[in-house]
Amino acid sequence: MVANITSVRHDFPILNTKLPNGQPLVYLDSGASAQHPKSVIDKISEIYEHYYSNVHRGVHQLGDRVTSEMEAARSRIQTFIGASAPEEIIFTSGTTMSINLIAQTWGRHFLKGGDEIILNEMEHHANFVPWQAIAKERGAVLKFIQLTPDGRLDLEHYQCLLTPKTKLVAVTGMSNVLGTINPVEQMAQRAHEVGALIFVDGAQSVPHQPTNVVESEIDFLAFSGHKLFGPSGVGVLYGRKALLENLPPFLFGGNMISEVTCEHSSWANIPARFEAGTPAITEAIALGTAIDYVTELGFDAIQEQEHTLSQYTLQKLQEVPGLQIYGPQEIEDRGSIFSFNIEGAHPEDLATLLDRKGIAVRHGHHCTMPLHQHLKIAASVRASLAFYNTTEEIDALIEALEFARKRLRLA
Ligand code: 7TS
Repeated sequence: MVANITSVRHDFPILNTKLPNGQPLVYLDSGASAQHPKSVIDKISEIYEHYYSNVHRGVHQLGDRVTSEMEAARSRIQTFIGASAPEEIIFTSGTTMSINLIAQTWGRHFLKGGDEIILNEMEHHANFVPWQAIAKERGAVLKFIQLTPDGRLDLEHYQCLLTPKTKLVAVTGMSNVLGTINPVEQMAQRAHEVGALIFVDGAQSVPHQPTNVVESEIDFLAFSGHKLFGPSGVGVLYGRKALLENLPPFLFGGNMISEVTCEHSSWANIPARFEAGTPAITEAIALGTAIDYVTELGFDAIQEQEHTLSQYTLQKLQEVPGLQIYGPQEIEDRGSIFSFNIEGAHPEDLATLLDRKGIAVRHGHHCTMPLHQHLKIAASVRASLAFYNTTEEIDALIEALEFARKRLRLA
């Protein structure tokens, strides 16, 4: 368990607020957006109150300060994910933008007719639609790794799909619906054996487990600030230096050029080549603060707490009559995300009734329509946890589900 969960909860002011209906907040929607520690909130105020200005431009003192803080944040991110150089860290607006950037640059530049991309049905639309679109444009073919009945990737089938035609494997580190943690290191090794690259969508995995892109042989990695206890509007694309250096720009404009004449423009080196326009300055710096917070807490403590909570949640949910959980039914290789349905209940009705009791969950297809089609359901309810949640909050969820079942005349 986190050494002192009470003190951790004090770090997150919103967790101690009451909702407009008077209920204490039980926040079980961190998979959509996590909450922010006070250090991140304070950093944002500090920047706006004391030294906000644009970056990478003037020589004035404010400009100098934000530029050096933003570059320091880049270096912190580099260390956090074990990258080799700060230029391998590109600031984007989030995971979605990071994936589109590679699909539109690497994809348009290197994919040709008949090339193959390996995907699977558990991917978020952000790691699905950009590949589908560029594959259509370039005449490339999408292949899908089969899912096992308990919602894992079938690695034997993955091995069968890999051929010299495979150019890219795009896979999520952790499913935002099933909670499945995918073996990206093993998948990367196998992809490299046939000369393919691997793109890891780290939106859900990076906030909850250590990531080392070099050790895991990850070629590209994307994640978002807002799921990592940092601000929205900022995210990261990691790319191996040798790969990024060979890619053309994605967006064109200020900051990304080397020289511009009326006839011709040449491009800046990485990372600037991929950071056209004014970036999310405050957010990027505050993402560095969020990473400091997570690093200080440590993934050992975070994972221990989330593991204990997940075990408790899984067991308690399995006891609710008529409730079906999607994804692995044991805690092994499973993150703290639980999607479920209760027989006879519409997910939206369940989410609405849970909200009356102060429980914030998400319902719908969670931007994974192919997965929901695979599961033969239209929608589900999802509780997604972080280290700041408690077993008492899970008890509140279970009690609220009982209330919902009674209201819906299921009990
Ligand atoms: N990939 C995964 C695995 C995700 O869970 C999400 C967001 C994204 C990509 C896109 O991230 P963004 O920051 O660019 O929007 N997932 C969710 C979710 O599960 N509920 O709300 C957003």
